[in-house]
Amino acid sequence: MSWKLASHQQHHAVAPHIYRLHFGLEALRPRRSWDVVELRQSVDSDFSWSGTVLSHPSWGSLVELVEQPAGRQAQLSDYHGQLLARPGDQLPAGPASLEVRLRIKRDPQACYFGLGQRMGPMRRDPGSYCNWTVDPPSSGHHRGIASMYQAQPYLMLHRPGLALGLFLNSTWFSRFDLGLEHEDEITICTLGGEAELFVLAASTPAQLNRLLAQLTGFPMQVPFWSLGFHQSRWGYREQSEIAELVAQFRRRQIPLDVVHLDIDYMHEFRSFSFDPQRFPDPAGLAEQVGQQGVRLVTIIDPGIRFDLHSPYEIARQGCAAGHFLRNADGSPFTAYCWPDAALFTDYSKAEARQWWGDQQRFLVERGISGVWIDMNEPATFATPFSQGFSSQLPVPLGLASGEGTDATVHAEVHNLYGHQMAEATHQGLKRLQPEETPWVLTRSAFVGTQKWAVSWMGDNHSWWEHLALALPQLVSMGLSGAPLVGVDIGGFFGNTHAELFERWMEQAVFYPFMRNHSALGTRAQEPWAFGPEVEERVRQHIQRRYQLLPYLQQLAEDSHQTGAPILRALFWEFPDDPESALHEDQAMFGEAILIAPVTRPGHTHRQVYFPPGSWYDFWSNQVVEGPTFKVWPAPLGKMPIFLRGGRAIPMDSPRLSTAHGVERRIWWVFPAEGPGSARRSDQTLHWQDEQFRLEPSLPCQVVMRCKDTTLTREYP
Ligand code: NBV
Repeated sequence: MSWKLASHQQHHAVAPHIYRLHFGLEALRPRRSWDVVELRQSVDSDFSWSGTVLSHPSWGSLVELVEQPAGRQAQLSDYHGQLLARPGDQLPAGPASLEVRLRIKRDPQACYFGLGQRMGPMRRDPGSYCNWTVDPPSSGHHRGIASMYQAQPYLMLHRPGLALGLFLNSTWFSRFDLGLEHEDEITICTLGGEAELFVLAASTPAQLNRLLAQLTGFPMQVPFWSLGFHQSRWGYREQSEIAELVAQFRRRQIPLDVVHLDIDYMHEFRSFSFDPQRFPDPAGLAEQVGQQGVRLVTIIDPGIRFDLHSPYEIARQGCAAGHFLRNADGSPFTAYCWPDAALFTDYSKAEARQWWGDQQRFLVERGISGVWIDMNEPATFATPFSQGFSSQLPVPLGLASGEGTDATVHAEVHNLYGHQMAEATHQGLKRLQPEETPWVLTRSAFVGTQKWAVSWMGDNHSWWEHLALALPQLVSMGLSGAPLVGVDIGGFFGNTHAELFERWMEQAVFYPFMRNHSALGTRAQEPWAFGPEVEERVRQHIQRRYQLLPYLQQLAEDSHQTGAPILRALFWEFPDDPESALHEDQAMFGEAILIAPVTRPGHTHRQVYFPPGSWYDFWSNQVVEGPTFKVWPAPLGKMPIFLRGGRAIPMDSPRLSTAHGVERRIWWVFPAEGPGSARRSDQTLHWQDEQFRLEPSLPCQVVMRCKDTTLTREYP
């Protein structure tokens, strides 16, 4: 059965370059309190909507419907049933099973990007993409996985002169088909009985990222220390092991800012507890490593041990206050996670979020600097963990969630579970330490999570393929509005080896979030685990990260102000250069640094595409004029890095932690033409038409790289 949809005459602009199209089956439901859209007022604009075509005088036709949107009753079997639901489960009645389908003409001249966290190429067309948060099977992330930990129903189209965003504001299961069902069409389907599509129109990807941030939130500000190097491992079982780990970093003079404590620190897997034998004095540990410039971050899982009869109060308190997810009959819902049977906070309730936020006090009082939230898709096991690992078992779609006008079934808020957990955690930290910038790391996310947390791409493998995938994955996150991202360096599952680890480290210097992390039972992958030669080169890579911190800090701040990605697809910087849209094995780190990582074993050279402009080889004084291709030397330890002519990069002298002072600021200046001249007045460095802020208290060195020579000037 299918039927026509009423448009409710709800189409209107919410900003001069953002237009809202809305198609619904029934009377509009009230907006949910968790709505991620921040612009709702109708404003004047130059858009025009003909009933099937949305156009704008600057770009012509932007969205053209192939037919009037249709609705139908959906069956679970149409929706990758195994992903979505446990055996025997059904889509709940009501909006949960009403599908709305939009068919839009595909622009054959354009390339399609975005759609958040995916396996596979940065360019998304042709392809089919589900938006449903899952913990993919540990057999390995591969191209066939329909969706990942995060759901970002946001598609981007690009051709020179136009950057168009389509944000489907639906938290329900949704799917984008780009040219597979119908070659010339994009089909967008969502459950929930209505489709709200925001169309964002801009001339460049940079303008588009700003529009997306205005609509769904600007990326959060991050504390400076979080831009340093993070060391983690599932399996650091003792407090003494952590102290020794930090001491090793210091003995070996390897920069380090953060150590992550994985689930091993907990007492019988109780969230907000430390094992009294193995971690007897967490505050003392935080203090001890803090003196060496190192902070601690702890993992927290949403599954709260179903433990009503011990001194552990959290389960009792949460049950009494009704903060947990409930079965349809009102009883608390339990599922298996680390502590076997567990309860799950219902983050779609404001009071539950407040309560969860308050629980962070336990960590803050013990000197923990940041919170890493995991398993928040939410991921639950089929059998008790105490009997060993088992497969995932999805949460029932009909669980009761929310209250008042937000009362709904789990199917509506499933995709928001990690997002709202991140919000609650972030807000809790903010309330407890108003003078600090909160730092939260999340595995699951939705559009808008960039306001609350940094994210990583989950359990990758120590495979060359996953090293190669990291770049398209991370730049796609940036295009989708989430610039604060990283992947586990070295690979999480499986055993890494020296060459792979080193190549990974080289690349990760440029990740917005840089963490070495690996799974229980895999071989050691601390920077010194592969012998002195590798250790020496890895030390230099991490030192390079620390030298680049002032530049990275500027990028993170720009991201917070404008929504710009930190790690950028080439075409983001060079939108008028069609060739740039084709290269996903290179990226721009901000506007001034081009990276061309090596992601294959044994390779000592690689082909590099140089976009328009002058490019200075980081390792020599060679200059290349783009656009051009060249085969470039890329021996281990010297991944191709190029600095863009006409830009200047602030760097610091090396240090072991952001907590330590720097001796001087170094500006690397790369003239587009000729050396030009630089002069310093007070706190400003003037160079050609540019001005650079200097640290008042720091002596400054300007290194000017020119075609045949390097000029160095000191400004004490
Ligand atoms: O807490 C253990 C791991 C963690 O190390 C990893 O980073 C998460 O993505 N966690 C998943 C659970 C692992 C289940 C196999």
